[in-house]
Amino acid sequence: MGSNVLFDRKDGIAVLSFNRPDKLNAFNREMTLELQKALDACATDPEIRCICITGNGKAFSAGQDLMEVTGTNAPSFDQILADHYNPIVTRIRRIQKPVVAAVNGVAAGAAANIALCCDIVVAAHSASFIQAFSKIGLIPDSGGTYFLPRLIGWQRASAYMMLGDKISATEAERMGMIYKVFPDEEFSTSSMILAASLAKMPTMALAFTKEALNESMTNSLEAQLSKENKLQQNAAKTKDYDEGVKAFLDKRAPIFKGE
Ligand code: LHQ
Repeated sequence: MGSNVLFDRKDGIAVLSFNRPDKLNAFNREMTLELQKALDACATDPEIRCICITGNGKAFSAGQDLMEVTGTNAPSFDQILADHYNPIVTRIRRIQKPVVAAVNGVAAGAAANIALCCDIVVAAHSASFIQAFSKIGLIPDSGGTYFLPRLIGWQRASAYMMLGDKISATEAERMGMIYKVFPDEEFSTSSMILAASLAKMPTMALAFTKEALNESMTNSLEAQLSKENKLQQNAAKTKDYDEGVKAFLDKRAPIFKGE
């Protein structure tokens, strides 16, 4: 795929690893475009049933590479948002498979918010999240102002975004900002166990769940109930639903194929 984002696939799981470890995996243009391409490849590959995004080395990612924005030929801020980050966030929300952010170390700025838009966020005990933007005179982007208040409430989101305080993984878990913290020494194995179990789930049902959750952010109750009705009918037409019910009645474990 490219050297800035490693693409490893095995047993229905695609692991996308940010790979600029000597730069704390800070995002430059190439890395964001490679991530978009990798997500597109995952979207169209029926063998891939779970995507796991993580960082190579000690950081998840330090966010935007500030050397890039200060260098000659720097991309414009409009380019950075419209071409680099926003398409990543929209891809992660629209892709019809579960996306796990496995936050192995610090996630700052745009990287923190890209992690937070994933379906399930897990973190190593020593990892942390920083809405670093205000520290350099910017505003939170990459969907942060959309997702963070919905995850932890408007007040705490406002404070973290204005103060730019470091949020420990355990505090993030306590606030419901992320799903779970794993001990550092078990992080890699536990993240892969999670991804493996998602890759064996009824993928279409998970995709419909994701679609319903996306809309629940803004829908009225009536609109949401009607969305659930439509999506449940779609779920009932899948082979995995047939298998799930059959397996339950046969008192055996289901074998879902993502169909
Ligand atoms: C870095 C970076 C970095 C370059 C560490 N870039 N070198 C959207 C709109 C348009 C433009 C701007 O961006 C955005 C979106 C954004 O993401 S804005 C937010 C950008 N990110 C930040 O402001 C975070 C800056 N970094 C930090 O706060 C710290 O480095 C963190 C907390 C990530 C890690 O701290 P430490 O573990 O203590 O490492 P360190 O600070 O010592 O950094 C190690 C090296 O990495 C150091 O270089 P050096 O040559 O001294 O070893 C840093 O300068 C470099 N580095 N982040 N984003």
